[in-house]
Amino acid sequence: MDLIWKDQKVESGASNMSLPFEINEYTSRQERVFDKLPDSCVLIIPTNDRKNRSNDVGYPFRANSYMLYLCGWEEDEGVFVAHNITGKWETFLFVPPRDTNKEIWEGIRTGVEGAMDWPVMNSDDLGNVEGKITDFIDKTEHVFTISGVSRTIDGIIANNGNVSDPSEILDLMRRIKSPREIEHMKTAARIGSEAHITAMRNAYPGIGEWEIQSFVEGHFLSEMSQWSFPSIIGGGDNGTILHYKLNKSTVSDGELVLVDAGCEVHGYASDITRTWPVNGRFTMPQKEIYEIVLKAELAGINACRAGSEWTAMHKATSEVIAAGLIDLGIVDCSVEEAIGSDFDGPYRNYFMHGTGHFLGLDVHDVGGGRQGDKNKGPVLEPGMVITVEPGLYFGSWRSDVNIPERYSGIGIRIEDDVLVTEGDPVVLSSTCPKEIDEIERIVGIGE
Ligand SMILES: [Mn+2]
Repeated sequence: MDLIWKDQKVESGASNMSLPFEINEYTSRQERVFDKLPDSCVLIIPTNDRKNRSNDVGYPFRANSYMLYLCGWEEDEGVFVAHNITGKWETFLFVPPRDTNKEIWEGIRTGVEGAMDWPVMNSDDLGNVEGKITDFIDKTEHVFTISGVSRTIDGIIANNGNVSDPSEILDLMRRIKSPREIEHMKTAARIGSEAHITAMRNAYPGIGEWEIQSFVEGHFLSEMSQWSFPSIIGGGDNGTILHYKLNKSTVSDGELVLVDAGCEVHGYASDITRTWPVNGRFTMPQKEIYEIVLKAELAGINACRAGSEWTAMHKATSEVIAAGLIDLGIVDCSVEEAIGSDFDGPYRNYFMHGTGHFLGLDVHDVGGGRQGDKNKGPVLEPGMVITVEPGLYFGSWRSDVNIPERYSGIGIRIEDDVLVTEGDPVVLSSTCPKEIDEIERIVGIGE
């Protein structure tokens, strides 16, 4: 593929954005997509629509991950378009034009001229997008777009019978991270780890889940980051609710708190879970469960190796969890029977989710199934980043399964972000403590 890029981009002077990757990283991503697309086609990648929160106030805007991946455009309106009508690929970024009246209220825009600093050959007024796209579609045989992202784009292509989804091509690319992407993910994991440590240090018996949340998310903000998903802060029984996010209870002396939180750096997520006693001392029953989960987590991480089947990590964690449940007398059968033929044996009463997921521009990133899913999933390759997050949950509120009194109200999950390499797995979130003695040393000691 032979693309010609302007040596000299127009200085916009207006933009306060800087791209998190070199221009040629974006353009080589674009070229790799183009290589997989047929002759005579147009590719349309819109960013997300804005959503209203109340009256004229919007939810904080977050650009579409495919837009970030191919073009790095973070502003709240824009469409990336490419076509090969002339036999060569040509790329466009349609953006809102400069507009003083709007800029007085909402801030300086990059504008059409400024958009030439982005990795595209042409920029144009967003007002022209419908006419231009219609023209490109008329001159080509295939349309590729991600539908359901932009109402405007969905409307423009609604009557076109030949629309395909490019996400299959993009998702396979996105699941292998480049060195620079890994750097951003390391930064996100570092900030995430620090946030968990800040919460641990500042905890005390009786603390509110919302206060722990404020320590975690306050740290994200102090690093110019933000959460990559709503933080889960579950004290005691609330830790047994997998996606608990009310965060409105206090955590009593003697209780654990499960903190599942991560942040974003240039759109790249971290996703870390730690579970610890708010008074700084594990009880014996808590320790018994914690040690099983930790051992399972380490076994899961160790299984994150190039060439391993997708299910290898879930198998590794499930075997440790099942054996632990049998040792504690919670499940009474062989490890094999406890796991079952399809990870559906009685151990699943207490470990009811998969072991992890891809991580990247989406916190549950694209590119394959989740561990524990029925489908076979991809074989692991260097450059993939995966979460490993086994857990055990003994909700005292559960009446459908046997909850031993000794462990009632205990919910524990431990989650790290792991890079698959040619050699040993690399834990990106390794600075976040998880050994029992490390945690007991840090909880409650203050700043
Ligand atoms: Mn996760």
